[in-house]
Amino acid sequence: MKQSLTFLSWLLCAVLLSQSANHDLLKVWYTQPASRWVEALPIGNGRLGGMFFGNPACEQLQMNEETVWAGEPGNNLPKGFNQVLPQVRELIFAGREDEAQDLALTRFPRRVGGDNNYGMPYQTVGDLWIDFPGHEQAVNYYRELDIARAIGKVTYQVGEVTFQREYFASAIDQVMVVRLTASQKKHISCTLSMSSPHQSKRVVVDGGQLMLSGTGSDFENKKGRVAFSAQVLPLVQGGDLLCNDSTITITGANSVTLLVSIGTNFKNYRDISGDAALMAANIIDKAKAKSYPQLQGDHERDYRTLFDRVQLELGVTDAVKKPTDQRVIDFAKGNDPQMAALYFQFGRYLLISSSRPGTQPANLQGIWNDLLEPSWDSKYTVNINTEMNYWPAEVTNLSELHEPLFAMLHDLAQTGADAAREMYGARGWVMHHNTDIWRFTGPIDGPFYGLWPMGGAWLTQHMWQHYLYSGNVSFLKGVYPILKGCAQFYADVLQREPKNGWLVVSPSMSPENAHRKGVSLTAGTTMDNQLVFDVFSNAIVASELLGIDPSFADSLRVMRQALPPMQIGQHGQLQEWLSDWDRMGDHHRHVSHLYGLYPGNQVSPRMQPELFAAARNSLIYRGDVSTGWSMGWKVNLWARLLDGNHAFKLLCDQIAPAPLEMKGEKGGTYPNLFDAHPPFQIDGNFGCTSGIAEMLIQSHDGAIHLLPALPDAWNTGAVKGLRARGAFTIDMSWANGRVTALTVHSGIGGMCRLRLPNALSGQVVLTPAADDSPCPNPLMAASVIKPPLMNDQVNLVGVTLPQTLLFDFVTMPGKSYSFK
Ligand code: FUC
Repeated sequence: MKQSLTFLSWLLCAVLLSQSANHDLLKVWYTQPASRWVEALPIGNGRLGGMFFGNPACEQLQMNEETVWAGEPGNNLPKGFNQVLPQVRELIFAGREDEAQDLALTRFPRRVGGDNNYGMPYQTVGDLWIDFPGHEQAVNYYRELDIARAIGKVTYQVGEVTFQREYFASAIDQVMVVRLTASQKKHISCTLSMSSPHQSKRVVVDGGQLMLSGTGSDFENKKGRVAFSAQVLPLVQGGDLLCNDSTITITGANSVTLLVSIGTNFKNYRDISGDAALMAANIIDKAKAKSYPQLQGDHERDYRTLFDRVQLELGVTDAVKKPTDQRVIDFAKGNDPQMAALYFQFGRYLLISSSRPGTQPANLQGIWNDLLEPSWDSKYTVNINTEMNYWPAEVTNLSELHEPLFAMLHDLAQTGADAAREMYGARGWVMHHNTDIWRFTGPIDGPFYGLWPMGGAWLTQHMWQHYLYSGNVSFLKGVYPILKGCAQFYADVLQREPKNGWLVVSPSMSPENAHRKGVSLTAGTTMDNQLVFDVFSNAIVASELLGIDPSFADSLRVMRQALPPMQIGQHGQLQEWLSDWDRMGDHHRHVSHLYGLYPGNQVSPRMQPELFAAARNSLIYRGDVSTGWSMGWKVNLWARLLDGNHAFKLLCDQIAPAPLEMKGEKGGTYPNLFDAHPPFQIDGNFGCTSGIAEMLIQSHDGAIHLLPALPDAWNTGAVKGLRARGAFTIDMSWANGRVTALTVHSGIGGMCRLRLPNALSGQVVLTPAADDSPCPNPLMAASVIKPPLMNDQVNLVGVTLPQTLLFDFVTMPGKSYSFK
């Protein structure tokens, strides 16, 4: 009986994974063209982004190049902030936070004015238009984005002829490609044109190419100096090509391949001495030497080396027969588990398409933006949003896509050294809650939002996590100066608060939340304490591992002891602030004090059960429905709270039609699967992708925990290729909530500790371990922090944890271990 069950579960696993290899399940598809931008479908190669609408009579490809931003090099440090800083701190410690905030406001106002700036907007390049006369009467229309291949497609019929378009953005050849074919020869007739909302735009036809050039906008105190050149080369088979001043008309062709190349003069955040037109032309020259099948084949192979690393199968129902927009409408009604797998993989698609080694990191809209002044300038908001973009990078096996974020941190450690020195008189480096392509590090939007000197503290966690997932000591060595500089800043600025003598960051805030009407400014918020704890701990462990800076590490150890403990407040909640100011009815979108639960690892159900219960209370009173990214965060948080059904509930709130209003605090999903803040903000996509992974595997709390938060809706499934800290890769299948087959691939060897719902046996012996035995692998150990401070009035109701078993085994580098 047992044997046949095992065989059945293997069979199930094989069937499930072969189903997920079935590409049709990884298509986003529609039966109508896009009628607005959030229905168009994204292609991208990390640097270039395109949104295709698929209109039969008039195709629109909205184009982005990641370095087209307004402005020019330069930082935005407010003048004279250091003069008011001592008084701001005094006022805060005297409980006069409103006056402190007003005083800081005199140095940088809510709205930018004078000779400063609050960061530059990321900008669209413009649009490529392809007019097809006579195609207004198209029938049998179909539009898709195949995220398993990163290729878009549109087909329709006009009369007897079937027309097809294909679209992709190649990272190998650095071009976007549009391919037009028809079922009968000599039937492709169209006119190409380009447009752009940039004032400086110029469209010409030269040498058989359509060219759009322009310059990024002037903005605030900066002159627009990013020059761009978008060039379109039509390669026509059969038919005629007629070049006019600013359009190209093709008649009677058998097929047309359009190579779209965009260059800019941007070299790095301080250097814009490149030649935009030459760059675009060189790229086209190389790409045109390849045939269409070569371009497409090379693109697909390259893309799949990343995408194919993870397969996820959560079950397939008839719902997959519906177009994607309908599935978004129906998801919360249930019975479409594959939609969650599609949404998960779509997040991976977006990361692969918007963040490649050598490119800029994904911004608030990844790489896709059709405006000159998008919401929040589509900058890098680093009090949650940029971090969330990279949450899926390690766990979903796209580790190298983290690189652009690390490269940005190398820049920020330089521009942030000026901010540390000029604003705070400190060593090291600091940034506040935003940056842009010019790597500004000063505060923006007035002190209520902007006086949060913790952006670097959070972003550097990504470097540390990259180390934990890879065990790559030479990477750690390379980034150590950045981790050290970040720790040095806090070592210099921490202040002793008067009540308990704890060391705290002041001034600061719990991002964007008011502790009393109109006032966010304060000192020693829970998130700040958690972040400084991690910054110090990372620098300490790195110095030990690398054998450098022992006395600096000692000084950090002493200061770490003096950081405030987490506190449990009057409502049984994890306190958001140093004082017990939390309000039960506070549904603020930021849940900053829960950083220690996720993405941090300072709230373990086993080591700090009181904190765990308190964090849960905090999340309950914060509520579920909020902006897209807030719901994405909460999926991860409920997964960390080991409550799969609640995490799934948040997914249902998020995979639901986005409101029509383009601004607001109720998120959802647009027809093209983009996350709605609203408006479109890509972080919510990435947050849900990491959240789904976090429901299936966790590795922050002293073990690789398999199926830690499996919802009832995904009772049976299979996943291949998720990553765990300690450089492990996990393939597993499960049925009825129990792991039925497991393979652990070990990258660097070392002890592996598994926590799972049921026992397994296999080629090596799993040794049972006790729940309280120390974690045998330092890369997956939880932080051991000071015990929480309890409010005497609080009667905490404990949380019952699901039954799990704990096993250890030894692994060798490069070896795989299977169990069932
Ligand atoms: C933070 C959030 C907002 C928005 C913005 C880009 O300021 O509070 O909701 O996501 O970033």
